[in-house]
Amino acid sequence: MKSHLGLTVVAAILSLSMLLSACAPAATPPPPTAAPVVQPTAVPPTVAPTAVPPTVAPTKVPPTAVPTAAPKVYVLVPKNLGNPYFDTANKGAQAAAKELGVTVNYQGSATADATQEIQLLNSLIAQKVSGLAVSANDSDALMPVGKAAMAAGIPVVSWDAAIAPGGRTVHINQAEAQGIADVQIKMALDLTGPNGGKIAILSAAATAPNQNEWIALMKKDLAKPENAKLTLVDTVYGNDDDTKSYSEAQGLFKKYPDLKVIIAPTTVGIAASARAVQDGKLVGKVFVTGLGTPNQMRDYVKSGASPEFALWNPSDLGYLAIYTLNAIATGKIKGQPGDKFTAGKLGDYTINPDGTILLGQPTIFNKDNIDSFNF
Ligand code: RAM
Repeated sequence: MKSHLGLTVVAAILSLSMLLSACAPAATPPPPTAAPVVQPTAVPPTVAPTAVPPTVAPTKVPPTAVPTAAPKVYVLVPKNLGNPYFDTANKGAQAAAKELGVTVNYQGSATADATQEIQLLNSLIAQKVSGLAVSANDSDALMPVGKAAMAAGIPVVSWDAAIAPGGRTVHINQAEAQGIADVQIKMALDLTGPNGGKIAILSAAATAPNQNEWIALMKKDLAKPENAKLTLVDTVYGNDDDTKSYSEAQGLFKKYPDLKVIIAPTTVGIAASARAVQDGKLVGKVFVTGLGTPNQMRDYVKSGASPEFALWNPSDLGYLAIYTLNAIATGKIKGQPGDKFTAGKLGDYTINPDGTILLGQPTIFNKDNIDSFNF
């Protein structure tokens, strides 16, 4: 009798808890502004389970039961997390997500490393996300995984650093590579003065496709007569890691005591190099230039460690990447050369014959204008 009563009580508790959980509100998806999410599991699946229970006769399904398209969940993948440049791109991506009514998760690996990035992309493919916008640590190494994503019906665009053409539909270019190279050599010459001198490049990862393209073009610029007084003595790699970049800069000061300019075509490398110049009491002797964010460089512009540098607006780049991805994922465009679409506040864009879209021109920052920028 006692045990019968016990069973009844247990059964009652069980059915009450089942009833309560059935009434519980569904988990709300994370807001688009969610902070960087590293765990791939945080991405909700976008595709409803296809398995139909055998007991349900398909003919009985009324037309109104046809599922509406699941809300899009895109993933913005930077080269690595913890880099203010990419965090700013994510701000623009979240603004685009809000306007478009989609979710954009921001997921990346801890270090700027192609192997880690490929692992992440494979797990996002397995989760059937609705689209990927990727800044690649290595163009060719990421090509197969981009191809696999597209074969699985997941559109892929690259932005900032390109995946090789077979592994993405469109690449969103921050500015013309030639323009980015030219502006950096021009700034180096400004800083050495007409007599020129020794310069070195402090880059990101040795595999970074964007930096490598700019470096190749800078070398061509250096071969021109107007730049004959500039002598490139070394190219070193800080891997977009602050500590490594800082010690690479110190290594350059030691190896080349008469070094005049470091060109760092990376926002991580330029800030670390300028700090090394300041800490080493080398302001006025070694100048740092390249590509940086105004907020990271403001103090160095004012101290004279880095009187001028350039960049585009990373927030606009993230914004444009999501508008492009959404236009492809929703079938508005195929992502072919000549396709046209509107990217919200940035206006109209056309895909170039080489499958790229151009954001715009880089801006030069110096003491006269730096305080009017906040990113
Ligand atoms: C770093 C990254 C990024 C590059 C900028 C300029 O943040 O390497 O890819 O575009 O610098």
